[in-house]
Amino acid sequence: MRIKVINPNTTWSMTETIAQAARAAVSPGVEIEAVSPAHGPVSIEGHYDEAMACLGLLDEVRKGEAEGADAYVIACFGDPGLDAAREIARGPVIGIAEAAMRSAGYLATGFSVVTTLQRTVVIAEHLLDKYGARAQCRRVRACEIAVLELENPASDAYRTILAECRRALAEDGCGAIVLGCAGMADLCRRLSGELGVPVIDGVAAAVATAEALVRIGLGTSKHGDYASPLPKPYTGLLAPWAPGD
Ligand code: 2AL
Repeated sequence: MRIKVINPNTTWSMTETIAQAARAAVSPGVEIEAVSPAHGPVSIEGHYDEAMACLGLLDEVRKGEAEGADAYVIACFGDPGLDAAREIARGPVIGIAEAAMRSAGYLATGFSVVTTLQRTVVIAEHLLDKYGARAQCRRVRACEIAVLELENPASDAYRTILAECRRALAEDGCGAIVLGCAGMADLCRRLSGELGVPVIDGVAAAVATAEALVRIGLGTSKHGDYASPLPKPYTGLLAPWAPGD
């Protein structure tokens, strides 16, 4: 089984962190191919970054279909391009926010999300509504750490995130923490050990979900809105990405 994990930002050091977390979460024999698109934002911290990241992300799904990938994980907490990716994929496509929010719901009656910048909080809140998880989420908290600061050992991001998680547990009435960025994947185990509650990294949750769905023979529905996109010409720069027939 081959799961293609797409980090939709173009920071390959973060893609490597994501790959390690993904490989640690799947069964022996499951192959993880972790990639970043050739073109796109170095980090995703808002609606514009998300929109601009989608083309490269979808191109990676297109290539994955040609190469026979069994499933995909979108490794960015805004789940950018998730529905579009499902239109062009046969296998399951799992977003890390959806996987983390659903997994947290199995483990505690309430969870809080600890994410990067305040401006990304609304993105997580929109996803809570989309996934029907709003009632289980006590609060979405920002640490005011820029995504690329997670890659900088001098930033002391771990301490800042740990302190925000402690505030969440003290103030929010939550029983679990969802990490709100793929770049936090390598911090999950340490945080969980220090906090003594389930800490959910969406990368691990998403690859485990993808593996389980493939193993039981399930793929993305092609009935209704996840059917293949209607064939038509695209114009200008986007002409090469026109859906074929
Ligand atoms: C993210 C993420 O997971 N990757 C990225 O570049 N931005 N999400 C976030 N809330 O900062």
